[in-house]
Amino acid sequence: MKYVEKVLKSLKKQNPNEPEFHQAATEILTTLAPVIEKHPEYEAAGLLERFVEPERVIMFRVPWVDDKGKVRVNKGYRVQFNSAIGPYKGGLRFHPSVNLSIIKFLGLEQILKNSLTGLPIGGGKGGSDFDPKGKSNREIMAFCQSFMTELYRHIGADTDVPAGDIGVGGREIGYLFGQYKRIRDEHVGVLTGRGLSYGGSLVRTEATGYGLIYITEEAMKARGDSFKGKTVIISGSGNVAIYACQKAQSLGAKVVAMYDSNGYIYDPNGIRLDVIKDIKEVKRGRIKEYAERVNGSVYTEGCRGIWSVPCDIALPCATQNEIDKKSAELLVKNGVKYVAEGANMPSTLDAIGVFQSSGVVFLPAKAANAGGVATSALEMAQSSGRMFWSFEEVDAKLKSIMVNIYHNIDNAAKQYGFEGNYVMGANIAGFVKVAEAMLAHGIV
Ligand code: NDP
Ligand code: 2IT
Repeated sequence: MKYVEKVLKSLKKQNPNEPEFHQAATEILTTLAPVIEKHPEYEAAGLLERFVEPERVIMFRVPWVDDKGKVRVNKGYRVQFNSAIGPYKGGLRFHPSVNLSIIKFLGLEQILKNSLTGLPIGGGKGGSDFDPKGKSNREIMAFCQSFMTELYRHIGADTDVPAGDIGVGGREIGYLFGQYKRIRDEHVGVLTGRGLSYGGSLVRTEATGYGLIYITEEAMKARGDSFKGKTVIISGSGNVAIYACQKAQSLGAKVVAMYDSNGYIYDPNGIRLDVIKDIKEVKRGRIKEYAERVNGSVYTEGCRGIWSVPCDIALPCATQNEIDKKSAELLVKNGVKYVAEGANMPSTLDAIGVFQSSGVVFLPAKAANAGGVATSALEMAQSSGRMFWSFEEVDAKLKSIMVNIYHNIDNAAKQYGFEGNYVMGANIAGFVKVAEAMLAHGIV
């Protein structure tokens, strides 16, 4: 389609050297063609050109002092991408690979993901190339305080509400919140994923992993299938992976493999999550230790080897582009039936093609991992209302949001004649609401 092609071409020209951003934009825009055709008013209003251009990009210096007294400098980012349906909302990623391209791809994805939750949240993302690995608590605190000393002026409970992502969990959110409160003298819901003692919500820690399993369960139910007795592999061993594992096991699945960036473990008896939690959440150690502690399990150096483990269900929960065409072909050859993305953009465009042409049920990230940000929005609601809901209450809301997302993307795919294509379904269902809001606001 001409309009889509024109916008994509100019995006690549105007934003050179941003391969992840190009990849996410290509996936989204090419699947929106049928909607754009139906709505000529979108082109007349320059809607796509505006949709792919962030409302604001903030880049800043983050100086801090390490334990040896040495001055260190990192790059800080916040991309406030789209506020048409609500305040900017999205996580902060601390990882040495972070650059503008990665933050922009995550921000663009976040707009549609947040729209799919049905809750009033816009899209944003931020982070730093700071590497939390091997740093002392004092170093983490020094970095977080410096990061917030710039970020505070750009965010607010009704403006932009960051949260966690890779390398940013409860500890980091605590230090960031402490510094925000100290500078602004405001105890408000400016960050989500807060601790339960200072305004956090029950279930937020578990939400992304649980949500991933809830939506996959719904897709299975629609096919007369269930998690019971299924073999599952999960990449990563961080926040999303751990709680996806917990919920899948509680539904009777056998999770046989997980990884960290160094290598993967295979446990034919089923992963012992208590051991993983101890290694990862308590000791912040390496997954290699699992094989030393659990009889019958094997550790293999190199994380990508995980995709050679035969399974019924694959849940990529670590990072972008962790499944390429070859890994996808291997998964299909070994009989995978469902792939649901806990991480953001873990499958390359080629890998998605392989899954879709092989009849694998493929649930894309913006639908499958929306449970985290949805529960963040529930945390915001509790903050504004000065309320605290029970675990059961939040969990029930999360489940119903995920079930709704499944049916919305399924219906959108059917409505446009692409039954079972959830990449199209998710992009279309997410985009329509944002487009309507943008049209209503005039040229802004
Ligand atoms: P964590 O930092 O808790 O865990 C990340 C996991 O992925 C770790 O096991 C880490 O291994 C591994 N990992 C990270 N980068 C790489 C890499 N380049 N190569 C190989 N392995 C890597 O992060 P989360 O669990 O929070 O996030 C995981 C994914 O889920 C991300 O894509 C994130 O964007 C997405 N997501 C997170 C949400 C949330 O609520 N937290 C919500 C929605 C999506 P190691 O420890 O060795 O680095
Ligand atoms: O990618 C994501 O959706 C997140 N990292 C969670 C964002 C949030 O605001 O809870």
